[in-house]
Amino acid sequence: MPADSVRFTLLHRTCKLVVLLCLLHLSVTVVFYVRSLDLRAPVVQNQQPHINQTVTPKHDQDRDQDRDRDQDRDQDQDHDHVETLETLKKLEKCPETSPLLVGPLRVEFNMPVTLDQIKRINPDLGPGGRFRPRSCVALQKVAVIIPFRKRDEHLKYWLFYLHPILQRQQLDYGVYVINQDGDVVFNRAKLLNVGYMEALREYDYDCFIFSDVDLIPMDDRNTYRCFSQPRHLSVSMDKFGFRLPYNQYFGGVSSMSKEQYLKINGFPNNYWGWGGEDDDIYNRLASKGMSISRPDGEVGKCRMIRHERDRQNEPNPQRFDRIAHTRDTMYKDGINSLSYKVVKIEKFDLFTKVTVDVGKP
Ligand code: UDH
Ligand code: NGS
Repeated sequence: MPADSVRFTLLHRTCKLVVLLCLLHLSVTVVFYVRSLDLRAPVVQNQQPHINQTVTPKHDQDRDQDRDRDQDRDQDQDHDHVETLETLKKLEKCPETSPLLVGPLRVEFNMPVTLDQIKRINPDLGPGGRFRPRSCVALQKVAVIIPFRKRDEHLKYWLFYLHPILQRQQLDYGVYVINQDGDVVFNRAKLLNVGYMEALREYDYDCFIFSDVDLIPMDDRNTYRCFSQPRHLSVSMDKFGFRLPYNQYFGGVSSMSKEQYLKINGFPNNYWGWGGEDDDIYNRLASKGMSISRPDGEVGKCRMIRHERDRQNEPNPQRFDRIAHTRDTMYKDGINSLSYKVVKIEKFDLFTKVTVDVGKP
């Protein structure tokens, strides 16, 4: 074969190879582009605002704007870690009063609710019932502690009503259900102490809400956060005709900062059975010169889920004697003398359940 012809064939083959490589490069680019579109679609879908059926929409516009901001941020979430940190740094603090609040709420307990349904209407919750606002940095890190045993029906209503409220309040929060193991007599205050300890093992909370499982606020302006004085939140309950039963009443739902809680050595551990432990906590606060902060009677309205007295939570006959001596006992009995055994910690979608052996009287 002549030399020219050989050179021509070589050149022809090289050109063909170059064209093939170009085609290969193009198709790889197209495949990656199409796959990136596929991945984005469901993420955007999941961020559609959900409709909260329990709330009368009053400030829809504000809420929509906030969600739009959230969606914009979410679409950028496939950026790398450094960029996420930068975005976080740029976020402003949430306002003192959340623009998402709607005010009075209808609260009733005659419809069935399921955990799946609650999960669906709260798509932004993290494992263990954790949440923090995406559009701003929450002002407080709040652990919500619920003393618990065999009240699953009440807990469902609590989760159903409270999760949307706490999110509208723009809190960085987690829900801890402290479940007393076994069948010995119930000890509410000790469970609350356990909740304080166990929540702090997980996250640097600076505020603690102590809430009975059967109490639901009727107004989302009753913010579940801490104040410069310990706060009593369940100030006007339906069962008391929407009034305080007595001025020193501190039962139901209350909040304390870490500092306030430590100042009184936490709560008593030796109130077994019903009654008095909340009065003991009040005495502790008063003895340290603290006063009780409260929302007004309208904002502080709440409903209690009616129930019979639980087994193994009979009125404690020693309670009157104990509350007469709080000032002598509070430094020996409290967070500094707390002992318990964690039996199990379960991370559910809507809450963290800590099952604990608190011993017996
Ligand atoms: N709790 C449980 N399980 C129990 C006992 C108490 O989960 O077996 C928790 C629960 O969070 C409850 C809180 O402790 O909301 C306070 O207990 P409680 O509801 O027994 O106290 P309350 O003062 O009721 O609300 C007292 C009994 C009322 C009987 C009324 C009969 N008509
Ligand atoms: C007081 C109890 C409190 C209790 C409050 C309301 O008498 O622990 O009633 O009770 N104090 C004593 O017994 C010393 S309630 O009507 O909610 O059952 O919280």
